[in-house]
Amino acid sequence: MTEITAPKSPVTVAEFTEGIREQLKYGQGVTPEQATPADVYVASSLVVRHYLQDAWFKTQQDMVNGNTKAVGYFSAEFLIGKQLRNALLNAGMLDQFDAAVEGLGFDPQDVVDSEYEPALGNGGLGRLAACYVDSLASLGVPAFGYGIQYRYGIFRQEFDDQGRQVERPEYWLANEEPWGHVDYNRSQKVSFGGEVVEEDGKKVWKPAWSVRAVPVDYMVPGYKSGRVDTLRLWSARSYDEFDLLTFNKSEYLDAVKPKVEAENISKILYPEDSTPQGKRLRLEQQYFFTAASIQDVIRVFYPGQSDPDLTTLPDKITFQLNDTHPVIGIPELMRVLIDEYGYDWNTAWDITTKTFNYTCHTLLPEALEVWPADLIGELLPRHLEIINEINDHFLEELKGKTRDKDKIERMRIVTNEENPKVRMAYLATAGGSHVNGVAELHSQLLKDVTLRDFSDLYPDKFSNVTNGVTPRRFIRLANPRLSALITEGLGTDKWLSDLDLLQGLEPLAKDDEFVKKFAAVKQANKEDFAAYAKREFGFDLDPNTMFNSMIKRLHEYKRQSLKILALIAKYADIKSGKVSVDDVLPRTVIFGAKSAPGYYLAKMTIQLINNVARVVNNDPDIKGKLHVYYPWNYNVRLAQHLIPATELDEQISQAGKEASGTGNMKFALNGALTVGTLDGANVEIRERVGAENFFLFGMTVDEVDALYAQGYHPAVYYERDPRLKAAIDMVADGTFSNGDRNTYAPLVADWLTKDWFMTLADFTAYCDIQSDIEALYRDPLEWNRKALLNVARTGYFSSDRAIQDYLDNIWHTGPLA
Ligand code: GL4
Repeated sequence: MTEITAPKSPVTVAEFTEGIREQLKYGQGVTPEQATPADVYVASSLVVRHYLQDAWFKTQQDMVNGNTKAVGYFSAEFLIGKQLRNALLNAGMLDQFDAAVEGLGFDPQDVVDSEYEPALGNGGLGRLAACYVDSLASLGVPAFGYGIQYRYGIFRQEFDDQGRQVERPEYWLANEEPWGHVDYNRSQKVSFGGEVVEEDGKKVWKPAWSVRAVPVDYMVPGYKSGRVDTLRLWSARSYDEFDLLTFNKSEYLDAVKPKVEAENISKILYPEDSTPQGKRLRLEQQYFFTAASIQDVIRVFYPGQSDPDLTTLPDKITFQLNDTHPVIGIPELMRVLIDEYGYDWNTAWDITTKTFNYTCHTLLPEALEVWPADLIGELLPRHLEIINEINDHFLEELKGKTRDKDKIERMRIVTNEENPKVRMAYLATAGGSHVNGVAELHSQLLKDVTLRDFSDLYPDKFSNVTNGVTPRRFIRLANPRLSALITEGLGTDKWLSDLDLLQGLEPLAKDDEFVKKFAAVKQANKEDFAAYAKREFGFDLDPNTMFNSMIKRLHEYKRQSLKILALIAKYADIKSGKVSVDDVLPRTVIFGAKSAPGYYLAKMTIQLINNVARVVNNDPDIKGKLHVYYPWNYNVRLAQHLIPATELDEQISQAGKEASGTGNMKFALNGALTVGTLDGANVEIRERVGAENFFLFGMTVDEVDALYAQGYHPAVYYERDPRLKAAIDMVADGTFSNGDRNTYAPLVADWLTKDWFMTLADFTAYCDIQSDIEALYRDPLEWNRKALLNVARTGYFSSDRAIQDYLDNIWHTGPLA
């Protein structure tokens, strides 16, 4: 693509227009008359990129030349969402873009809509990583996000005519993708397999095969910081385009096999959130991106040095491991230091432990990755040796700390059994300086339960950093009306980089006129969403009903089934005449959720929700009082449309299961009230907004534990609450399956006999709180006053604050001078 000269700062509408024209002409090869919105999208994106180029160079130069320690954020997922508007906002060019594009005869919305969403993550964990790189750049901290450029992101979800989830491949790179800069000249070699031999008393790894890791760089422009960080996503390529020998035998397919296999590594994002499968390809992915990133860091920070002093590495950069996925980076750095640079074990261990830190994002035991040692040995024989040695050293160290032999056994990184396993969370805890959870309750439970032995012996390693979300994307871009009102209320737009300023809205909650303006914003957003839902999904939402959303991955612990059972109970009450339809508060319930493709009960729940929607929405007895919609393929874009329009948000996981949640923060910041359990960050949200501005229900962590201990029998609850009985009976009797009693039988059986996440036990409390919700909703002024207080009091949940906590307590670094 022909390069053009970057427009000079500050860019004017004329310069932006000229930039687009040039790019259309030399890049796209079309005239403005021939151009489609997609052409203008590509051209505009390149104009922004060109404009940011100098700041990007300067940030990198200052990082390498200066003495501010950088941050390397290692994450298997970066759910970045669409780039153009975000880049425009952060670069201060939104208005110029709108004017330039309109001047060329295009609708800016059409142009922005042409962007294909990079869906390189499953859910909260991946989106958090994207918010964090945004905040790092906005705070002016030199940083790299390191991950994988998957060719297929999270699958595209469709529903079949029975309402079942169907997964379609998400080939987001099918069209021109102007943001990722492919940098072939800075690729790295990553090797696998083979064996370890001794040569001159030294261990030498002789790998069997290698792939080429090609960096694809995404600029991460800071909001008004003048800094541009880098998101470097690795793409796997083959070294052997063709194996000529095989090819000569004219076995064409065999000849291209190595290429296909190598490229498989970065081909697809595993679609499991919280329940990873221990698959060989997944371990290959994890090693692929961490190994490439570590080599890249050495290249960047010790340019051209054949004998770098790597004892200075922890002063140059700190590595944050986003969950266990990149933990193989710890033995990899050890290997590089010892085998490639000749350091002794202790020096290497000192460098490694000073460089790495680990964030745990879960409480579900099945989400803590454990790899069979055999598999690691097959794929990374040298690493297995190093892991075993780390384990041995660690056990020795523990003997000096405790006499409790059982405890030492429990803490083994490599288990002591016939087929040993490597516990990646333990490796990360032993191999880094800090371990943190993602909300206060979660961090406490990590210390008390999940990593208890470690926190007993290494109490200083443990801390909390409550998650946060970027106000740029999730307030300013998603909700321009609310943003304008906040700016009007505060008399400044500085809140976009200092979200604590939202506290200044507090007095305005007493001002009825302001509260009415706030209500009008919500109403307009609801109307926008209704129009969007009509356009995209063909739904007919009534913006004069309460908009009640539940958007997150479909998982039993999150308890979408609690929501749908309560809704069915309401429906049953109307049908049986217990409740007069005229007394029902009109409500539109909106679900958005993908299920892991192999997750049987979750997929059945999706089918149930779709069929409840079909029955309820079409039942004339309901007189339009209850509506259920399930827009398919929930993604960042849908979130940006739905969150600003939502009035009631559901955060109803079983207490002690949701590590933090980040949707809860986005909703509160956009003026939704939350109905929720005392779980994850809900606890802190409620503390901040005030108990009177949050609908709390359900068991606490202690109550949940007590009930498990005592023996949990869900059928008891079914017999006890007639509303619950009616709802479950309705699912069982075929009301939502055209009379077929088999369709949901496994789900019903699970509810009545297992119900691991205690949906039934919390059902009564959940239904009871609905009358408080509905009573308040019937008083719009009071509802909106509370919603406004939610906005005013949740500035703490900015990812800028979260990153500041990491900087102060874990990374010990800050902005470039
Ligand atoms: C998650 C947690 O489930 C979620 O509560 C948390 O907000 C998020 C970011 O910290 O991390 N862990 C996994 S695994 N997926 C998530 O979304």
